[in-house]
Amino acid sequence: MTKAMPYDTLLYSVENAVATLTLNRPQTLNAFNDVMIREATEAFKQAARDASVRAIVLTGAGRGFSSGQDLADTQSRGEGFSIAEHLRQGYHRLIKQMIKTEKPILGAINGVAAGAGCGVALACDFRVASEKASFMLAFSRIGLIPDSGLNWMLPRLIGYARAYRMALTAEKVPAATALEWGLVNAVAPEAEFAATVQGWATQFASGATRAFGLTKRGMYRSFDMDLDEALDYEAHLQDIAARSDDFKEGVRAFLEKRPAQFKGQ
Ligand code: T3D
Repeated sequence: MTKAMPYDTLLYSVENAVATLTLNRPQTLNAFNDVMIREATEAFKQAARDASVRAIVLTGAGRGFSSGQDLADTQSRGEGFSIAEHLRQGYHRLIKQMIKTEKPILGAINGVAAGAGCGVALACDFRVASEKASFMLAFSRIGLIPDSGLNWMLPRLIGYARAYRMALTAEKVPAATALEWGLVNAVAPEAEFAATVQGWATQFASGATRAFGLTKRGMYRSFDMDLDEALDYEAHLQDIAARSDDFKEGVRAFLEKRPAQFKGQ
C-alpha cells in the first residue's frame, strides 16, 4: 500500500513498510529553508509514529542531496537575527528527532551533501552513496563553524584529524573516499543506486524493528556512559527486546531451521 503526505518542500510516501522522504527543492540542490527544516522534522515524527513504517529512507530530488542552509534566506535576514536561536528552533529539533526515531534511517546520498545537509546526512543511521555523491563542510568558506551536530558526529565517525581537515578546507570528499573513511556504509554506481538503496531498505524493513530501535538508543546513549553504566543500560534494553514477539519468532525460527518472519512487534 502507498500512502502519500502533502508537504511543500518534501515528497513523503510509504510503501512496503518503508517511508521515503525526498528533500524537494532541486533548483537549490535542496537547500534548507525554514519550511523544509520544519517539514522534515514533522515527516520524521510522522514516520516514527506510524506503526506500519519499519524503515525510513531520506534522499534528495535532482542532482543534490542537500546544499545546507539556504543562503538567499540567510542574506535576507534583518538586524538582530539570532543564528543560535535559528539553530536551536530548527536544525537541532530536526537532528534530535532523527536520533530519537527508533527505526533505521537510511540516507540515500544521491549527490552533494554540504553544510547542514552534511549534518543531516550524518544523522542517518546508515548511508548509501551514489558514486556521484560528495560530502562537504562548506561552513569555513562563509566564515562559519560546522553546526547541525557535525562537531559532535564527524570526529566520532572519522576521527578528529580528518574531521578538522574537512572543516578547515571545505573540500568535497568524494564517495570513494567517504567509504574509505567510514563516512558511508556503501557506494553504488549511478545505474545501481536506486536498486541498492531499495535492497537495504527492504532488508531493514523486514527485520526486528523493536531491536533495531533499541540498538540505536543503546549506542547513542553509550556515548555519555562509562562501561559499567553501558553494560547496565544494555541489560535494561535487552529486557525490553526480549518481551517482543520478534524475539520469540527469532528463537523459534532458529530451532526450526527456517528464516525468521519478523513482524516488527
Ligand atoms: O544560517 C543559519 O541558520 C546557520 C546554519 C548554517 C548551516 C549551513 O548549512 S551553512 C552552509 C551553507 N551551504 C553552503 O555554503 C553551500 C553553498 N553551495 C555550494 O557551495 C555549491 O552550490 C555546492 C558545492 C554545494 C554545489 O556546487 P555546484 O557547482 O554543483 O552547484 P551550484 O551551481 O553552486 O548550485 C546550483 C544552484 O543551487 C545554484 O543556483 P542557480 O545559479 O542555478 O540559480 C546555486 O545558487 C543554488 N544553491 C546551491 N547551494 C545553495 C543554493 N542556493 C541557496 N542556498 C544554498 N546553500
